[in-house]
Amino acid sequence: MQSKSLLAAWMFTAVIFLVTPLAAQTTPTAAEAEQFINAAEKQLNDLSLKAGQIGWVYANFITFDTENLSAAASDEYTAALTKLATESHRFDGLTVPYDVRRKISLLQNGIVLPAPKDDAERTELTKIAVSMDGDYGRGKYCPADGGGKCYSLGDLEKIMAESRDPAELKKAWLGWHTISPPYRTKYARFVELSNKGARELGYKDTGDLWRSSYDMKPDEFAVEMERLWQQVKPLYDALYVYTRAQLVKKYGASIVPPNGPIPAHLLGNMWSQEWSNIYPLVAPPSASTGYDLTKILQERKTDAKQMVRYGENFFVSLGMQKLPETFWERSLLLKPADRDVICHASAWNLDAKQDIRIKMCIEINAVDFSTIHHELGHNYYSLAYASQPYFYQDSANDGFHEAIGDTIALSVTPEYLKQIGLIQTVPPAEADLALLMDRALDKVAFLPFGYLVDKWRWDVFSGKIKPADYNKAWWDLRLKYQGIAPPEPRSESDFDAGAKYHVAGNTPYARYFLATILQYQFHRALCREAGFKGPLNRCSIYNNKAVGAKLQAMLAMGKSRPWPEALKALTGEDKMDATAIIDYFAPLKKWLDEQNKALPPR
Ligand code: X8Z
Ligand code: ZN
Repeated sequence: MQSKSLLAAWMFTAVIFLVTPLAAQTTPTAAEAEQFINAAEKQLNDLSLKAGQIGWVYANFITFDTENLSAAASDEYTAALTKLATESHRFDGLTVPYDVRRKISLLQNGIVLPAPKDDAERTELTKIAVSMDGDYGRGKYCPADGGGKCYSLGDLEKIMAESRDPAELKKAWLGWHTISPPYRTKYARFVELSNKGARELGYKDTGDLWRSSYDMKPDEFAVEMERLWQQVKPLYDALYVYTRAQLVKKYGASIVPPNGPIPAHLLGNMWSQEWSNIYPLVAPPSASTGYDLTKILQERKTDAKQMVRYGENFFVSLGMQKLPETFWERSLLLKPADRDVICHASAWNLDAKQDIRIKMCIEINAVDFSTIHHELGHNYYSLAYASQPYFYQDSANDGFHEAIGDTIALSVTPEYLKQIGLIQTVPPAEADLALLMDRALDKVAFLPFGYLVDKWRWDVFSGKIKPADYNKAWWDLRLKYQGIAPPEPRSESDFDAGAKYHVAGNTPYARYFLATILQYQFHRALCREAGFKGPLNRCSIYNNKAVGAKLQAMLAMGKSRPWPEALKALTGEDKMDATAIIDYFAPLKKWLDEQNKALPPR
């Protein structure tokens, strides 16, 4: 995750408090509004850079002291942000130039963690937010019968990815889910305090505030999400039905009910959110992908730095700059052996100019090869909008930020891998089905999860889901959207939503759902621009400078215009549209529908 408001948002979370209502003051002028917003930009820019630097140290070195420093910096930044957002209401209804009005709106609705006006409550909230991030980062599973051995999330994810022993998988799954109950009560308090802040700012609750940052009414955004989900649901269902049947074959009907939900520990991923790790169990029998990128990278003894070089090389081939030397000096690419860090991959820009970095515990495999492209997408976006004013140093909407690197990764085709010398021969056309399946297991499988995380949080913030029902409501949504069930019955002494980074770290999640739709829309448009006529899965924009320039132009807009304009500049379309992902996977969908005829429906 990344971006300025995100840089501000996900690490040191924007907190807000109210000062005295200003309505009684004299009517302000447009010139005052402009002066106000310019001063606000300067102040927030300075404070967010300071908090960013401290946040970087905290994420790279989680200790008692860095946690306190980070909480203090977050508090300082968010106190200023809140004061300014509150004061800005003075200019509501006043006629001002476009940029002044837009920046004022961004100041008001770009707040991820609103806080109450009361100083003590704000500080309490800031501390909770920063500490839950650290709780997650420090999380380890130390089994009672393990002789003192502890497992990090990375260790447990490896088991989830590679083991085919249901008992071992279950143990790893249950083990990781022991890290979150300790902060369940903190989370409920956090919801209470941030809602209070949101209400003081005139929003219904924190979820309402989150949904307000899409250049449309918050309720319209919820409808938009549901519209997109309905577009892709048949594709997910087809993949689901086939996958379940293969898991029944592998594990037997006593473990995987042929007509019931898939147990969450059997999908190759801790959150059942991306399934490509179980590709060998679901591979179409008649087709092979023709190569195994993980194997190739490992056989070549590729190291973490070389993995990142591959990503950089792609962006450079589009005409973008090389990563600055400081990127290599200051990034964290490997999990340190001797200290706690937040391993969840992230991209940063520490000076809002060239000081870009990633922080990632890279493993040498195909999944991380892709994630590196994802993170570099954030970095190149931030470089592209660096010359925009502070409030516009962000993506068109948060889904755009998450989609850029993934769009590039869609161009990692066999043809491209041959061009860069990672494979010798391009597999025949029959491999397409296998390659599409492999990709669908990540992208299509992700869609319901991408949708439901914030469905849960929106309802938690609105009070529809009460603290006493956190876990039940989580699993109701997991069943309804993903069609999965926990490996054994859960209770309200668990806090399974909290075992996902973005819940503990308070990062909104709808962005990843949007990104999954958008990246195919971007890819389709860029391939069209390249004059590519074949199936979308064979198109790579590698080395195409003209297409790179078109992409760069959209990135450089930052958040200066409403997102439909940015979308239009790149794609000619002004609506988010799932037909691109549907077109991309159409051959797979056709094949799945054939296979599924004799199988129990979802
Ligand atoms: O959090 C991420 C990125 C960093 S913004 C690695 N992602 C989501 C996740 O891991 O849950 C990318 C895909 C979804
Ligand atoms: Zn991201």
